[in-house]
Amino acid sequence: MSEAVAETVAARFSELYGAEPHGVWAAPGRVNLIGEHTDYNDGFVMPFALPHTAVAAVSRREDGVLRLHSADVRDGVSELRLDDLTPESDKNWTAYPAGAVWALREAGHAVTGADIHLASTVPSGAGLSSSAALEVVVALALNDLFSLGLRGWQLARLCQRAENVYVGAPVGIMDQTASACCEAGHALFLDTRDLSQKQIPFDLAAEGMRLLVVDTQVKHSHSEGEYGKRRAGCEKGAALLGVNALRDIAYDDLDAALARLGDDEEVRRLVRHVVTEDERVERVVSLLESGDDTRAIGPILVEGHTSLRDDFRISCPELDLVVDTALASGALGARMTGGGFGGSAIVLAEETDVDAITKAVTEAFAAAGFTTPRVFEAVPSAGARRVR
Ligand code: GAF
Repeated sequence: MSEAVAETVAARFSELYGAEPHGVWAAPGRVNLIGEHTDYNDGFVMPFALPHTAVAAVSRREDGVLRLHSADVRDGVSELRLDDLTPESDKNWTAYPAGAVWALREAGHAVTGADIHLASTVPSGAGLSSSAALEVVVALALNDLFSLGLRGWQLARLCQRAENVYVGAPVGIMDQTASACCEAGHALFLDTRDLSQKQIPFDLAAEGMRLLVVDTQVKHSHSEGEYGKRRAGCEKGAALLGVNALRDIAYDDLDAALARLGDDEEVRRLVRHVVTEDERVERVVSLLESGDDTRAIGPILVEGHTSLRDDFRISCPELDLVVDTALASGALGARMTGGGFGGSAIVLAEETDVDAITKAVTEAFAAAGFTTPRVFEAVPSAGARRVR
């Protein structure tokens, strides 16, 4: 994110609120390399931050008022009283920043009000965590302005609570932690059970490769039932197997666990995905840490997609078309990323194959009568930070 963007956001804040902001902060969206629908099963994930960010110019207030404005929607300034913030009362974009404020206050932090102007370059509804970026940028700004002393993972937990309780979407902890804690040039290996983290160097360009994001333009929303149904199915599986979370089923014990689930085919499929996906994350981490050929992660990404498509059943024709077309055009690996039911896929490719793959996917979408996808390169970028 450039200095010029911070200047523009600060200047718009001054126009709206009649004074310079006390500061400007940025928080990124993310793509997930591997580890899908494992984060609410206490499992492993491996996201990295995108260069696309939500940027917030913010000033503190002392009078219990929260004013919100976004460059990305037509609305004027929304003015809310902190004492009136009520979970699930707001179905607009304002629920994300207001939810972050609500969660901080609910946890006992003395936040007395704020003026906020936001502008985001994270595509919304594309499975790239635009909502987590909005929550995290506001939480970080207030953490600084009110000297709360919270660490990145603590802000992530509060932002997850904002989304679960205030917004009403039953998401896990991956997206908020990615936005708060990722580092440039690295993927974040995160254990969602205790939020222990390891930054894994991930510089594909140095090895002649690229990672593409293909936004299918099929919009999705986690508050719409299917995500919650998968989560409830996983929790049912854990209960039937007598464990706290599916993380507790060892990969080597998977067959025995599936046998114990008898003929509950739906739950068997969910359990199989989660347990094998955790194992895929561990394989990707050891490959990247070994310094051997990073290209070897390609087939693991494809395995992950197959599992999400056939066992977890959250892919869609557009995502499958990206994966199939990219692989047929020479990609090293490809999979859907994020919550599913639309959104984006990632494609791991040799640098020299990027143009041909992009062309093939775009043409395949046109031939299928789908909306033209948006393709861009994902470079592992910085997590949330103060920029001014
Ligand atoms: C969405 C959720 F917000 C995450 O918590 C995670 O479950 C992901 O879907 C699937 O891995 O992004």
